Amino acid sequence: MEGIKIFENVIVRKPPKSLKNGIASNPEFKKPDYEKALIQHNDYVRALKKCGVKVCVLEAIEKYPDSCFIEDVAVCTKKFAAITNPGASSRKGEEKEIIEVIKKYYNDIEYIKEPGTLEGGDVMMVKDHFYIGLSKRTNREGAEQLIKALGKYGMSGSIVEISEMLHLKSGLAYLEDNVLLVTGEFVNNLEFKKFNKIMIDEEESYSANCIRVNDYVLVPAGYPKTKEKIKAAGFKVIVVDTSEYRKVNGGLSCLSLRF
Ligand code: CIR
Repeated sequence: MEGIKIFENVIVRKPPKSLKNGIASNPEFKKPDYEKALIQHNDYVRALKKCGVKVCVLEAIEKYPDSCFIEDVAVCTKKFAAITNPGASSRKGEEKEIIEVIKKYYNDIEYIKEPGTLEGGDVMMVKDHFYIGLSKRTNREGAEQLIKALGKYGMSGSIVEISEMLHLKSGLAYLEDNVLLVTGEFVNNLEFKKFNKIMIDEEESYSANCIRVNDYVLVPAGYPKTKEKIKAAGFKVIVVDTSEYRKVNGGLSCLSLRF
């Protein structure tokens, strides 16, 4: 598995001090610690660099507490990028902050428009096909706009209904080579029947949000069973602590755009 090039570029955005005001759903979690979040972000960037990608680090935006979860504001494919339209009201406008950056990498840019909403966390790329989750953030209109755009560039998309998870990739991660990490409501979903599935235990469900970047799989710290399963499947693993991001429902995939 040496020297595989899946992605060349990664864009991240530093966490703002306002991260503590990010959208959170688990009342058991404390507020994220900004200093710790910053250290974890630096570690994340270091891990990405080890994977052999160029990393563009954008400055924090204080007025958007969730803006470090940059995956949600764009979908970056091999042929074009789509600027999304976040469904969460406090995140509306975040997408405008990425447009000029994306223009440096892409000539072809599409835009998800009202009444369509879509967040990148709901989009999972498997080669030229994109699974799009219908969540509280992504609606059918938004998903259909993206499917139409994909079609224009010779790619395809399909819709996956979500009932519990925040985003599609809260419970799924495609590790390439037909291997899919799966947890919770997606375990028995027939849409994913053709994949070699690695089942993530319910008590480690957060760790279904891993990312494959070239020769490595980044796995969140504190999930030993998931780590062992991924290693046993033949992948090289880098562990990255995302504890502060987890407190506001964020994970490894949300923190970057990879293309
Ligand atoms: C939110 O609720 O929008 C943020 N607190 C977390 C976003 C996580 N993004 C992702 O899974 N792609």
